[in-house]
Amino acid sequence: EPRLILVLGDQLTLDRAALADARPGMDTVLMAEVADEANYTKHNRHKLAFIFAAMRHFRDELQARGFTVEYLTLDDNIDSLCDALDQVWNQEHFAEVVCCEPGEFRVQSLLDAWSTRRAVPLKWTTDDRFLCDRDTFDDWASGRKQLRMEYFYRLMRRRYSVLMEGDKPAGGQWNYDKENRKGWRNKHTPPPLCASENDPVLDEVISLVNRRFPDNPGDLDTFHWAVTRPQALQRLQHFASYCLPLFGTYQDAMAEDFPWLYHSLLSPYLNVGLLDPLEVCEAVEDAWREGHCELSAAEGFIRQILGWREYVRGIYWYSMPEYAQRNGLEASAPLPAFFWNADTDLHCLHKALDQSLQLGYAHHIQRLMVIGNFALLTGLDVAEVCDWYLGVYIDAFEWVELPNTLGMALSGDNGLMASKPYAATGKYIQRQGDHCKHCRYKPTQTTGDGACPYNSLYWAFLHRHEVRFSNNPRMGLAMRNWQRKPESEQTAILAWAGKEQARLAPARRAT
Ligand code: FAD
Ligand code: DLZ
Repeated sequence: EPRLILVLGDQLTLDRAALADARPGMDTVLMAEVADEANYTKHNRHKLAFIFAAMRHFRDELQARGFTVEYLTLDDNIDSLCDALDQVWNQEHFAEVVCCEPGEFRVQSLLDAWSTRRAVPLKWTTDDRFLCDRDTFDDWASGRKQLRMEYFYRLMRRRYSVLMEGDKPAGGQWNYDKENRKGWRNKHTPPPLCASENDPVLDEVISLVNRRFPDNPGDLDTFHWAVTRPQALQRLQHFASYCLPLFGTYQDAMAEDFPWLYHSLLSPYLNVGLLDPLEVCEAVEDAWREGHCELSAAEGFIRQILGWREYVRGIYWYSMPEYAQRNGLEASAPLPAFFWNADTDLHCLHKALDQSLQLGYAHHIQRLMVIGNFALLTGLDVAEVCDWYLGVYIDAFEWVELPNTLGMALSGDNGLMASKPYAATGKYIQRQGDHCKHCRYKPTQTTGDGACPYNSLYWAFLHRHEVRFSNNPRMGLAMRNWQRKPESEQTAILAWAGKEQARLAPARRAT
């Protein structure tokens, strides 16, 4: 009997998951651009254009393979995925709806509720585009006192034989971070972006998105993302050829003139299924084996995909829905307006926010140590910050955004994601990048006019959470540095930090 296969906007992989045993000529595929998905957060226009253009190309690919595809565009004005299902379910006699398990808890809940309400059988298929399925992660995690990415990562290296020599890690070490992560000193010029092709499908989508989302962030004149699998494969080759050799070296660098540096820009393709995580790791391992890059670069990159990416997805499903409610540090200051217009004179923050809004992209250190660090130190409301991250980045889907933001950047999950908060002063930002040269604030100064706000806010953060962090061995040194300061200095720092907090991120007014 024919089945109705629902393919969501981030499930664009042929022959996998719900499409693995799909039968052209027999089953119908449903894909729908719907208002609720386009509006559940204020998505960047890059993200909307990327997803809709990739969905439309995927539809064409399925049709070319002989599938019947019911495709609803945004201008068909369908509100929700459930409404789309309602519209198509009764068109023909289908045995069941089949869908690959979604990335987000929200979507799983609403589709389950639809299936119960309509008494329609809904079959979830495992999302085999991830390298660790949900049950396997749960088995690994449950019963452990503490979860650490490093052990999970080693397991994955062994399981998939990536960068292994027999049972030993290639080169004898699991981790080459010590050789990575230099600051930016303008010694190199990163390669240009991979060229894009003319694409009428994309042009039409860009007009649609500009017309329908005039108030969303994102300048689509700068759109340069791939929207098909062949294009995404080209981007992978471009990365491996031109960026990989210096990827590790500058993994944690920040350069004010180079928003992309040597990063791969592959997260959007991985997250919607245009690239497969194992093929990406294997391409990078091959590049190393062919002598094209150092082991430290290949390992530093593979760790992000085989390790972090799978790990955060595991954490998300292991801990949802309760995870999204956590706010371990009781952060509650409202998101400052400049998060939406980048209008701040902290130069590094301005640059990171501006490129996030305009390009839909910032690299990891900007997300974590500039924007996230600011939000952590000023105690911005966790839910508001998470919602901002979910909207603003082209690669943002809750399964990956939430553990990274709530857990890693905001330390809001009581240490599940990170064993210590990623809090840092302006000196860290100075060491890693070149922004401080053009900033009115000095990273060497903590109080008084011209002092970098990250400095006093950092000490105030430690002071605020002194009790909570005093037993954390990884915070011992920082705490002792604070406690060793003379009381008069502490008082001056806290007074200055109070002023900076009130100026940059004032507390919510009591109602
Ligand atoms: P590269 O630096 O080239 O890294 C290679 C790949 O590794 C990425 O494409 C990505 O797939 C993976 N990766 C690297 N770090 C992580 C990580 N911490 N978690 C999961 N995967 C990782 N990544 C997203 O894909 N979507 C998000 O919504 C997202 N939100 C984030 C929010 C915060 C606060 C932080 C600190 C990080 C977030 N990340 C997110 C992780 C990371 O910043 C991005 O994956 C990366 O910047 C994407 O750019 P790239 O492809 O050039 O990455
Ligand atoms: C993110 C997104 C957007 C903006 N629009 C759609 C859409 O119109 N139709 C669709 O099927 N999927 C969309 N998506 C992706 C879904 O929100 C995605 O499946 C969830 O984020 C779960 O990962």
